[in-house]
Amino acid sequence: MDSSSAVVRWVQRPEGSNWGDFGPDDQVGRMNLITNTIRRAAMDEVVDGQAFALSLPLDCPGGVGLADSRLAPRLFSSVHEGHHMSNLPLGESDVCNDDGVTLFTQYSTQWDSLAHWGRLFDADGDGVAEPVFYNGYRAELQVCAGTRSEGMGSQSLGIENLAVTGVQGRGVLVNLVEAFGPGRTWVNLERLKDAMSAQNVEVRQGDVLLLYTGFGDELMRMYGAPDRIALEKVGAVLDGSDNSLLEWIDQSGIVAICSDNMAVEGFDPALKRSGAKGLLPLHDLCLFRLGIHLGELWWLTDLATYLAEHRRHAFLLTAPPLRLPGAVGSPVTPVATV
Ligand code: UVW
Repeated sequence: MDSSSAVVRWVQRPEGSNWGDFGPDDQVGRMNLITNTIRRAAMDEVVDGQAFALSLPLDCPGGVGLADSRLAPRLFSSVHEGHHMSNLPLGESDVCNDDGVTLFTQYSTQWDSLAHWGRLFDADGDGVAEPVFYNGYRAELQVCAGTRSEGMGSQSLGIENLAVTGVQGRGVLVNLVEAFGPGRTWVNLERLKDAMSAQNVEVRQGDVLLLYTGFGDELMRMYGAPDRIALEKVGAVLDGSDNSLLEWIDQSGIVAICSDNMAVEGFDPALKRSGAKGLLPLHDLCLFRLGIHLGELWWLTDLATYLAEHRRHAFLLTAPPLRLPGAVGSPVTPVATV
């Protein structure tokens, strides 16, 4: 088996997956559902023309951040002929700054690519489970294959695939703070539906679902010194153990789920406690089985406030990630136009 597109990567697909439905070599999953017609209809949601930037400052949370493996961005001056380009005089009268950055792609406001989460599954039917990702892309051959070191990105399913779609369509926001308050609430389907009907939220095929949980507010209050233990008690999280919620996500036709919290769903921050469906059942459903992208740590407070005041829930969302070949996640500055 090699990585060329003529090769069949799998002979059996996971239960409840849509592998192959968007083509044998598809790498963007449900994003395919945003057709020109759907994108054009999303523009009809623009009433006032006001734009909201949905990104945290990318050095938030700050300090140690939310995971030991994800470090804060580090900016530095680039060097020109041995001189740091920091207010560097050039020619007779010019002065120039130029810089570089070391950026962990999932430290702050981000998209997860479909290369972020896979699992052991016997896709080739030989009776042995192998590490595999959305649409049967295999870890050892096509996803971050080889020894990952500097300069090596994922050969397939990288975030650049999402970038070239433009990521523009109809966004709908459910205000979970209005529904459940700012504390940690595990939201199953019944709770989500209660919140949606109280707020008249109607979800259509092709929508991006945004969940405002209040986690981002606390993160901004702690900007620079996040208290991980305290944050575990803050903000609603989806309950990935609820099968009916997973079924609804599948049936709804949504193309992505984004929230102002860490992982959209609740999980053990030490990544040790695993339920019957793995560590992160919603990641498994969305990233692995259905190709539904996840956006995390988005800044939703200003948008949620506007929408609550105007009793609205839909808007035009434009949120392309960086076109960074092979990256498994990306910072993003999403824009909601209302
Ligand atoms: C984890 O790595 C826990 O997932 P995410 O970045 O999607 O929150």
